[in-house]
Amino acid sequence: MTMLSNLAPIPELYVSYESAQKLKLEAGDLQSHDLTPRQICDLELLMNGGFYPLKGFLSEADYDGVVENMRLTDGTLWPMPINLDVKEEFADKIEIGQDIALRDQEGVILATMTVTDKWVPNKAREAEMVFGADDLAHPAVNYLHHTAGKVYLGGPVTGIQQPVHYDFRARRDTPNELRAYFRKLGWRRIVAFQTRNPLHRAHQELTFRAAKEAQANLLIHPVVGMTKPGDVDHFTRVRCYEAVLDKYPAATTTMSLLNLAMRMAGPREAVWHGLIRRNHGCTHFIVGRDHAGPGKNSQGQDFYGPYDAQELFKKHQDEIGLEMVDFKHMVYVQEKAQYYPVSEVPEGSTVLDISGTELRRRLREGLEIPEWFSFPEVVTELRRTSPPRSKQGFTVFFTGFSGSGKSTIANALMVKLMEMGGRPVTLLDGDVVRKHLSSELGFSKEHRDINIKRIGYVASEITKNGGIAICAPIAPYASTRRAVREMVEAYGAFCEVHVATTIEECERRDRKGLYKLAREGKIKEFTGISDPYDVPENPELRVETENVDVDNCAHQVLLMLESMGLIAG
Ligand code: PPS
Repeated sequence: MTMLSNLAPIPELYVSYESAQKLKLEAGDLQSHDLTPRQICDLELLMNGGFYPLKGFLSEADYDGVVENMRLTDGTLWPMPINLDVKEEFADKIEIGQDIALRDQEGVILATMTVTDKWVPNKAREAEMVFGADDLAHPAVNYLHHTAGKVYLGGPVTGIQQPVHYDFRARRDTPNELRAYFRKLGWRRIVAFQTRNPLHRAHQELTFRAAKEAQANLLIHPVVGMTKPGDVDHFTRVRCYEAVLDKYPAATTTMSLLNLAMRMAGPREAVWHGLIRRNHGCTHFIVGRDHAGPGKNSQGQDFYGPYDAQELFKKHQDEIGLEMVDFKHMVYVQEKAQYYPVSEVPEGSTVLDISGTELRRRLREGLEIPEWFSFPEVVTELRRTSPPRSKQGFTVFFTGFSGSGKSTIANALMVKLMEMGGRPVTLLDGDVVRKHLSSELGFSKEHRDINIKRIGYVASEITKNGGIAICAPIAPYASTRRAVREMVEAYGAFCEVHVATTIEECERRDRKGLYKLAREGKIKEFTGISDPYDVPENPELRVETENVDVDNCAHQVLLMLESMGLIAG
């Protein structure tokens, strides 16, 4: 591979506008593959030169080389498999040599690919070699086994158009756009900072210090494609980055968004990030402790050593074509009211630091985040998206037999929460849902599951938007309740309340006369009589209703919500 100067344009895979128009028309006859969100990220960087020297999705031989020893068959360093994974049914329709159309999720054609290779990869080997272990606790290994298709297709790509982005358009640059920008400003030495987290004062200090040390200008180059599950969303992060950008001396620093799908592959990922930044015209790259770390493995240990990434990068630095700049862990020294690298702290001084976990706790509980730690504009942005728990949405999910008292307690709870005010409250009572959302459904296992998942979806949307959802279906199956919990917990708290009235008591009460009909066989599949009910094993709360009045039951729920930090005490 020829090494390109950081000022020269880098080869792209796009064809001219006229050829693209022609290809679009012709592609109507081709088999189409609908790209996954991750493949769209990969394709964008393939087409715009971010993944130079790759010319398409890896062939089988290149894939083997990359997996085994981080090299393409021609010997070029490339640490990450970039594959077009597809379902078997699609692969079965494709012959070697055939052109296929690659489309985004709206059906817009972005590229064509000539399929030169088709194979079933050994995913366990890929996991071991690339990510260090075949362990599902690693997000990319989990993706490999549970999301990626079974068959890989390889072959050169012809670029037709960039994926469409509607957000932060002015902040997105191709490698050639960044190279042109650096040329225009006369920037010869550029140090890139990779990030998937909001920046605070320590980051601003360390990046600026790195740029000074390298006598370079600084590129803040955050990933906005796919990062680690659970990260702060990129919309919030970009607003935070924009606030921090103003804190650097004028004309020293710029920011550009990178539509990369990270794999969290630690050392290999650091090398990959370096190659991508070289392609974007940078000359230096900051690599930190535990760069692109995936967190703990299923044994509770780190996947990689803290400095593995720096070591691997150093080893291949010449080939990558970028100089590594050590990330210095910066801490605040109280007496000096200044940040210092941890190794240069004056003896006997008081060091202040706030970990990521502690920051999340403070945000969750609405506690102070000091000015020495972050910029007020950043804290305001983070508080807007992560309000304290007492201002977030949540779901209370009652479950129990018909006639157990779920609806009555749920109604009392709703009224009490409305009396408190602050958040909108919606009651998704069993009867109401069956009338408005599930009127076509019966009581088979399949139909009950559909019914409960609909309730879960609505509750998760309410929770996401800051409201309170109170659900009161029978929900007899533990696995379905678990699925609903997962849906809701993606956005806020889930409080399961088992209304533990016994079946004997429900039958004795028989408010609607349904138990009598069920006993007579006039209602089939009746929960507790002729259909199962999985008693919740670990609900947040279990309420007994015999000899306890409704007001008291609802109050118990309120106390539980208070102890979960969801309502102010
Ligand atoms: S489920 O299992 O969660 O989908 O049930 P749900 O939507 O809560 O509906 C339960 C109400 O439907 C009436 N009903 C039955 N319940 C259980 N089994 C059978 N076969 C059945 N047929 C009708 C019953 O009135 C339930 O109301 P509640 O409010 O629970 O008493």
